[in-house]
Amino acid sequence: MYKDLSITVIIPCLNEEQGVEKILRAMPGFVDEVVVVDNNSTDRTSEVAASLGAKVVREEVRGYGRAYKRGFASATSDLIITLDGDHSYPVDALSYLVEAFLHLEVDFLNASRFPVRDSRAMSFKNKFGNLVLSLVMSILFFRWIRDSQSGMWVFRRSILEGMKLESDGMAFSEEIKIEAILNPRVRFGEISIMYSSRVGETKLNAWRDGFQNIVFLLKKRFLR
Ligand SMILES: Nc1nc2c(ncn2[C@@H]2O[C@H](COP(=O)(O)OP(=O)(O)O)[C@@H](O)[C@H]2O)c(=O)[nH]1
Ligand SMILES: [Mg+2]
Repeated sequence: MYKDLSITVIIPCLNEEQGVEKILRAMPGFVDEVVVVDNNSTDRTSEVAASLGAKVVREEVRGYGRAYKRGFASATSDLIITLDGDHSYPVDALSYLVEAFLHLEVDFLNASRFPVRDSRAMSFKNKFGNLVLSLVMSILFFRWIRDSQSGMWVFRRSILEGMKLESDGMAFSEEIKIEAILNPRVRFGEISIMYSSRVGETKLNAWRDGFQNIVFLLKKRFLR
């Protein structure tokens, strides 16, 4: 509980045995529930997560969006906080994020990785790709967004009811933000966090995922 709000942290994992261990060991005590979604990993992600007290749910079909939809279905708290299983997002900033969420009086808070302060955390190619994706989204949806691809969000679980979340892949990250922005009853905010290098192998396929995310944005804007 944090100031009368119960909190679920959701972590999607595809072979993140190292990252998830570091995250779970650093999880603050006010978090009520940690859901690790094991996306058909072939390493010890599930065993490690369960041994450190997380609720492990399995999603057999691979995909970042699939994993999140499975995780949302098993969350029970007032607030949901998300982060990758790779220890690149700051687990020590959860209280800062919830404070900002309350202070800004929002329903969905996006944690922007920009400006990136640790030069090893993101390649130039990924910075450029992220910038293009965020600019395209900002223009298409008339709302400035600094980091459309951030995987760290804080939101009220109740807003999920009004959301149409269709993407099963990496485009899920922009889709949930678009759904938040488009809903007049959902107040949207964004603040910066520290982003650092991941542990373990990246699961991102930069060109393929970047291209699919652009196509997704155009479809979401013009074909809905
Ligand atoms: N790309 C991808 N990530 C997945 C999948 N299932 C779960 N994940 C997790 O989603 C997070 C995002 O992937 P990551 O490689 O960190 O991408 P990046 O943060 O954009 O570089 C990681 O915690 C992955 O383990 C999947 O099918 N594809
Ligand atoms: Mg990551």
